[in-house]
Amino acid sequence: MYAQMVNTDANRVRDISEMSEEERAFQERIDRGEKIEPTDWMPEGYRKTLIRQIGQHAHSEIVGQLPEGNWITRAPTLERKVILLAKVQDEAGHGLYLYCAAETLGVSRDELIELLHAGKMKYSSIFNYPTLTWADIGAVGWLVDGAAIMNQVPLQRTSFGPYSRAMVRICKEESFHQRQGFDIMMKMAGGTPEQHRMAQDALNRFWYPSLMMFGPSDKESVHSAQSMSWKIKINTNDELRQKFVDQTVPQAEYLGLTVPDDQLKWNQEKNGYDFSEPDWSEFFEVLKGNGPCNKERLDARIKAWEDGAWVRDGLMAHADKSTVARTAAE
Ligand code: FAQ
Repeated sequence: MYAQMVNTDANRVRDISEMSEEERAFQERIDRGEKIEPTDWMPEGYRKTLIRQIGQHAHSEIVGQLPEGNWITRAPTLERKVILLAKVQDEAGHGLYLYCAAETLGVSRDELIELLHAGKMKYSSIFNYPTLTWADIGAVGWLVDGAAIMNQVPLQRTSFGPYSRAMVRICKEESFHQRQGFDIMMKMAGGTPEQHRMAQDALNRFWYPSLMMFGPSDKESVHSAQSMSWKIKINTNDELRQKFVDQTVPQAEYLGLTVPDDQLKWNQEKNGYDFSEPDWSEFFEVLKGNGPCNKERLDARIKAWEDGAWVRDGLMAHADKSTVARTAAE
């Protein structure tokens, strides 16, 4: 229904007996924990799945600059402004490493951006929610970067070399991002009653969208089984969501804030929290383009791309001239 590029049937996990000799040898390399490099042979499905996942991940980092960028001019102090600027710049860097990793698979950054702008490639659902107050910037760092790290730390062990190496650096920076968000939340939650109320309101609005970042429940996840057998993904969506809840609830308690879930309860037996699922119909609506900010986000990206055309054209013209001059000199 909502899957793109790789259809469900083609994505069925095949038994080793159904594989060609090349595919079997490839799967054995994955099972031994070897990294796959761009010039190695790989099944077409592996390549396509990686382009989809890395491409979506890159788009998320780039589109993800918008909700926080919205607050750079309104940060409450010079120090907060400088920190936020650095954080938003880091996200741009993450997008660039990831586009480079995708390009090693034979797709260009321009092609990926074209697909994004045509609505044919996704970015994370979370960035279709608005940042209404300064406390939201705290909640984004604490919860959104917190969820991103939960997902990305295991991806450092993903089977594709360039993706796994990009993740190592990205995770280091995300961990700083998460702490700066928590630091904002500490100030707000421990501030005046009005600031505390803003912090609680930000948690109320960002809690369920953050849980959605991990993707649909395992029974609805189209790609998990195949991606896990190729070690493109290391954990299921539900495993990571559970770990995120278990890590985040004590942090909310420390802040003196209440997680907006009546069903939230420690379960001794499973050694984790029981919690309410997000509203999955809302998630699928956001994926279809009907979230609160989908149109605004895509319009902003398309405008930035069009406004930057002269810079790209200038750089290409300079590169062409340099090549001609070098060739003439040789
Ligand atoms: N939003 O079968 P699955 C960040 C789609 S980085 C939108 O479970 P899969 C840093 C999925 O693509 C955040 N779409 O899919 C930051 C598929 O549709 P398709 C991004 C989603 O790939 C912080 C369909 O649903 N992180 O935040 C979402 O096995 C602050 C079926 O789902 C990554 O991309 C969603 N939340 O698992 C930046 C990490 N969930 O493609 C700025 C790498 C699912 O067939 C500020 N990615 N879908 O049309 C992954 O780990 C995986 O791709 C998942 C989804 C876990 C996201």
